[in-house]
Amino acid sequence: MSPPLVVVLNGPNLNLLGMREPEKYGNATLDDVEALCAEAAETLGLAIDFRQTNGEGELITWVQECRGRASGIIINPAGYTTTSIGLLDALLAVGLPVIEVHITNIHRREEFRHHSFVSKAATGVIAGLGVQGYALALEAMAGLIAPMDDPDDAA
Ligand code: CA2
Repeated sequence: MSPPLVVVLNGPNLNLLGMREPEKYGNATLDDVEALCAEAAETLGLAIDFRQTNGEGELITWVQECRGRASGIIINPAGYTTTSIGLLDALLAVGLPVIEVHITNIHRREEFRHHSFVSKAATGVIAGLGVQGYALALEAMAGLIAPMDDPDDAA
C-alpha cells in the first residue's frame, strides 16, 4: 500500500525564504524546508507534495485538487492568512485535516497579522517555532490520519 499523501502548501513570498529578512524568517531557504519535510515524512511513513505559489487562485485550486488525492493539508498561507475568504472556503470544503503553520509568532507581530481566516478551517495551528514548525506539523498530521489506516476502525 502506498503511504498517505500530505500536501504542503506555501503562500506568497515564501520563495524568498533565506534570501531576505533572515532576522525575521531565518536562514533556511524554501528548498531547505522541502528537504526538512521530506526527511520528516520519510521517518513518519508519509509521502509529501511540497509547493509554493504567489497566486491566491492557484493556491485555492491546489486545495481543491487535494480532494480524493491527499490525506491531509499543511499550509503556510503567508499573506493570504489575513485576507482570503476564498482560501478559507476551499479549506472548509475539502474535508481534510488541515494544519496551519507560521514560521514567526504572528501574535507577537503587528496587530493586522493576528487574525487568521484560515484558522477557522484548521485542525491545529503552529506558529513561532521557525521552519521546524513544518516538521512538527507533519508529526501531528501523522497522528491525525493514522486512525483512518487502523483496520479496527473499518468495522
Ligand atoms: O510567519 C509566517 O510564516 C508568515 O506566514 C509569513 C508571511 C507573513 O505575511 C505572515 O504574517 C506570517 C510572510 C511570508 C513572506 O516570506 C518572506 C520570507 C523571506 C523574506 C521576505 C518574505
